[in-house]
Amino acid sequence: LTSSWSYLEPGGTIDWSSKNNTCDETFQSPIDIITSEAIDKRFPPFHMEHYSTTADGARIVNNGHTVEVHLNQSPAPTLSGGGLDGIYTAVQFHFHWGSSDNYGSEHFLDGNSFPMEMHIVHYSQKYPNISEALTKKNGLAVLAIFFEVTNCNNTEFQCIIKKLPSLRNPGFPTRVYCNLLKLLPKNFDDFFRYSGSLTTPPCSESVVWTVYPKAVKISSWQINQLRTQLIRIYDGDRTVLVNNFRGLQSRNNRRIYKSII
Ligand code: 1SD
Ligand code: ZN
Repeated sequence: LTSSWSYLEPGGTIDWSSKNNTCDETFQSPIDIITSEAIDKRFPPFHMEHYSTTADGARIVNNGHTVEVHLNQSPAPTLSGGGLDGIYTAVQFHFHWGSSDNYGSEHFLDGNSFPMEMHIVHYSQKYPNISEALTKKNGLAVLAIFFEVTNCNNTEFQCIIKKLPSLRNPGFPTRVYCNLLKLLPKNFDDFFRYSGSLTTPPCSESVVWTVYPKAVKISSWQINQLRTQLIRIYDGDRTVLVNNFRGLQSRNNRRIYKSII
C-alpha cells in the first residue's frame, strides 16, 4: 500500500501543499473553534437512517493513515436535516489519534485538543459518487466526534478494538460489525457548523463540517490498543501508527455556527 502523502514528511503536514495546491487554500480544515465567537443558529434536527447497524458488508482496514470502516451495506446509511441541503450517504468512518492524551484530535475547541477524533464521511446524493462530490461545494458532509479518555471501556468501541490484531499491517480489510448510532454523542443535535476541507490530500474544500462539542468516552486501555497495534510504512520504515492528525488551519473570517439546544 503506497501513498503520495504522509504525516511523517520532514515538513510535517505543511509539506502537503507542495504536491496538492488545494492544501494551501483559504478554507481548510481542521480549525480551532472559539465557542464564544460562534454565531447562534438553531438548525433543524438531524435524521440518521440505517446507521444502527453495519451488519452486512462493513469492512475495516488499516490504510496506512488511519483505521477506516467502509460502509458498503444496503440500504446505505443516510444523513439529512441538520441544515444540510438534501440527503447524504455515509461511506466510511475513521479516526485520528495522538501518542498521548494531550493531543490527537484535528479540531480544537477553545484552544484545547482531545486525544482522538472520529470522522463519519458522507457525500451528497446529488452526485453519483464521492469522487465527483468532493469537487463540489457542500459535496461532502463530515460528522466530527471527539473522544476523551476515562478508565471505563466503551463497549460500543470494542467492535474496532477486537479487530486490531488482524489489522497490524496496511491493507487486508476484514469484516466488522459496529453500531454507528451508538458511537455518536447522546445529543447529536448540539453541534458547531462551518465550511472547510478534507483534512488529508487532496484537501478539497467541499466539506460541510459538523463538530460535536460533547466528547464520547473511551478507556485508556482502548486508546492504547489503537496507539500500539497498527503499523504504517513510510520511506521503507515501519513505525507505529500514531499522531495521524493535521495541524490547525487559519479560520480566515469564516463563519462558525453554534446550534445548541
Ligand atoms: O482522512 C480522510 C480520508 O481518508 C478520506 O476518507 C477523505 C474522504 O475521501 O476524508 C478525509 S477527512 O477529511 O475525513 N479526514
Ligand atoms: Zn478524518
